[in-house]
Amino acid sequence: MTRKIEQSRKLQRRAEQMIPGGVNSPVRAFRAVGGEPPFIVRGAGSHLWDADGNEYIDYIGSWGPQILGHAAPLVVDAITNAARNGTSFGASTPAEADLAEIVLSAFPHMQKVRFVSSGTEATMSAIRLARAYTKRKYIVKFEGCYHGHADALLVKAGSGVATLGIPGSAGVPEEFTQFTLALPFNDTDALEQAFKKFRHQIACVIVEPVVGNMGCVPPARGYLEGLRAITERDKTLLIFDEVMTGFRLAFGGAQELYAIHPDLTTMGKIIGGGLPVGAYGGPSEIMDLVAPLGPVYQAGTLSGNPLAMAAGLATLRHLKEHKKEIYPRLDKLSGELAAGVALAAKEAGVPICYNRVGSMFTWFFAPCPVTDWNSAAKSDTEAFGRFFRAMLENGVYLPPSQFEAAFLSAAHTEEDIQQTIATAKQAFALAHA
Ligand code: KE4
Repeated sequence: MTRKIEQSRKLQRRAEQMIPGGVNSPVRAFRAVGGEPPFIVRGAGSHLWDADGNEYIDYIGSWGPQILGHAAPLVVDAITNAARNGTSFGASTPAEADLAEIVLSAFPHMQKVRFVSSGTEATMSAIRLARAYTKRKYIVKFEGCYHGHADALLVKAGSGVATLGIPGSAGVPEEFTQFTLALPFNDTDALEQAFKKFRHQIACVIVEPVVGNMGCVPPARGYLEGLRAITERDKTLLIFDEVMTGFRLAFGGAQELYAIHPDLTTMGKIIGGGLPVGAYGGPSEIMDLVAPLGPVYQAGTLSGNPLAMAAGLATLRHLKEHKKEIYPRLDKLSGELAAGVALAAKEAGVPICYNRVGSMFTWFFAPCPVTDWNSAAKSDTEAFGRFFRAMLENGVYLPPSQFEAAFLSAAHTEEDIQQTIATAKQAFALAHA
């Protein structure tokens, strides 16, 4: 099938005149996979339609938020009803406490939460808060983990252990990353060495408890427990960045799944039901340092926006009420899909391996297993690009990068799964043609 792309191509050309690369977030430009990005005009359930009328089974789900599927009626109605009363007041509204209440119900250790407008704002604020609470400067992140684009977090992978971060983006002075340590994920020894070298100096460790941003990479057995023990021993705050995993892996996110209690949690994506929301939360003892109660400043014009609160509330209420059906079904269907595509690859003699936790997963065109950035980086991104383009051409929309997680929604059907596996069989056969 040769997909028509004239309209999308025209829209891309127009957008490029006014927006860098024609996109408002780099990954959407398809630089990592090649080909021309379709311009989406409609989503419904597990499907998307582009400007040329092509239909796709969608496994991006807006990079995680659309766990109920696109244009879920209960979410659309909630937003519409809220909008009829006004879109933003810059004043408190009842919906903010409504959403706070259900978020706190998912994370028992959390006593207070503050809403912001993106995951980046959430992680940036949580780190500022951790530094204020501990009166320490150093922070630890892990290679291959992404926590948004705040300066201190845009560091290149450190070469070896406990090397101070070097800026990973133009425009970030090295002074802004000199207190950021970038360590290998799933490596407890590296962490121990860093804490030995910077004893009592590390404010926080921020981690994706299940990594999505190098592709899906789960924590090794005992790794999160080690993280918790080492940070506790040195009185360093442990921040679980659950922007992606929160309400995705379980209603209580990765911390419910792995039974680990971080000190602070950052959230985003699903809690906004597809509208811009981020959040950070933890015990009152820490959160009460945030203005106006305490000296840690953080603010936002659209924080707690009524429409975003309504969309998040509708989504989380539905997830909470139906969690006993939704999460097991997401797990089952995702397992079928991930294994089915991997089998298709094997039968075509294409070497891939995959990681999956619940409904987030990645097929790696790399030697198995993929357990950290070093092993993920061994992926054949050209081969992934060919696979991606063949799938897109035949109506399956995967995340346009080898180093991203794919997502299933509650709207995906058994038919979607079988169709996707059949399309993968064709794609692998093509790759070997
Ligand atoms: P935002 O600022 O994009 O809302 O959230 C940043 C962020 C923080 N923490 C984690 C674990 C995240 O995955 C993200 C953002 N995720 C990417 C996808 N890997 C967003 C997609 C994009 O950048 O376009």
